[in-house]
Amino acid sequence: MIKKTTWLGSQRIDLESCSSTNDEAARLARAGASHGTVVISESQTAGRGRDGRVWRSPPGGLYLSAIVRPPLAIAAVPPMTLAIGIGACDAIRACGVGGVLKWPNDVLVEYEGGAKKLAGVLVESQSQAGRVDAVIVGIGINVSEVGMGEVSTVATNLEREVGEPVERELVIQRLLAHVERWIDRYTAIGLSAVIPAWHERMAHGLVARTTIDGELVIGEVAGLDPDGSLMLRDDQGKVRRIHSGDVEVLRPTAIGSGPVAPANAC
Ligand code: BT5
Repeated sequence: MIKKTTWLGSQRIDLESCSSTNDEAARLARAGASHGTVVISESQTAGRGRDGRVWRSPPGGLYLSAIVRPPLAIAAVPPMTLAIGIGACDAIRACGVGGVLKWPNDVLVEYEGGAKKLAGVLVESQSQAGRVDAVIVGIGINVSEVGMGEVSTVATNLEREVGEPVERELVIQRLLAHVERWIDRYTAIGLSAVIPAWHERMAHGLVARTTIDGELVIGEVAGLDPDGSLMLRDDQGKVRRIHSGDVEVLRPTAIGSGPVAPANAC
């Protein structure tokens, strides 16, 4: 039994195709669409990742963007993405797949010797006169193998993981319920509620590379600090903090997150 949402999905627009659900939602938000409005598309012709990267969006996948108008200061919006990642991860676990989180909010599935990406999150905000007007929460979850093309080498999908066809609507309901729960927890309690939950779900044993102030840093992912920054432990044992940007996973040192207990299947 999936918990009904209170506000997320209160207005729902279903599309067969669009360029990007984030663009549709941004347009609707500027036109005054209400808190909780979601746009869901069967495919995207110009799906986007972060920093202008492409999000491969063949028909049959799940591409969802929500308009959230949170009572938050601008500075409190970026850490909200951690809460959204937890919600996406929990929805995927509720579908019977043992997803884990990679900072800031990718959902991966770990295999012997590696990991593949099942879902990604793209959060963009609109602000006016120093206050948050709307946050556009975009989530992509791969449902089937069809049309994945060259990203198949780095990506996985729900059907591959559960080994049977998946009911897309059920995934949508789970996603809305879990993401709403975690946005509510973040806005009510803050990062102190989110960080322990993120640690419980994080992929362990990843070695990652990033650039800090022009310096290349390679280290083992050591978790989040209290402000939500990623901590990387370099080979000298020194902990380096990453506040924003991108980390590239080089390799898993060991797949050590322990067994993930999936709940009932989709
Ligand atoms: C993300 O970017 O992971 C954010 C993806 C957000 C997609 C949603 S769908 C609904 C909404 N509308 C949009 O237009 N976007 C959002 P990033 O961390 O930058 O990862 C992008 C990288 O993931 C690419 O460079 C590829 O390597 C890989 N990739 C591309 N398509 C993928 C897919 N379908 N599954 C897994 N990996 C993919």
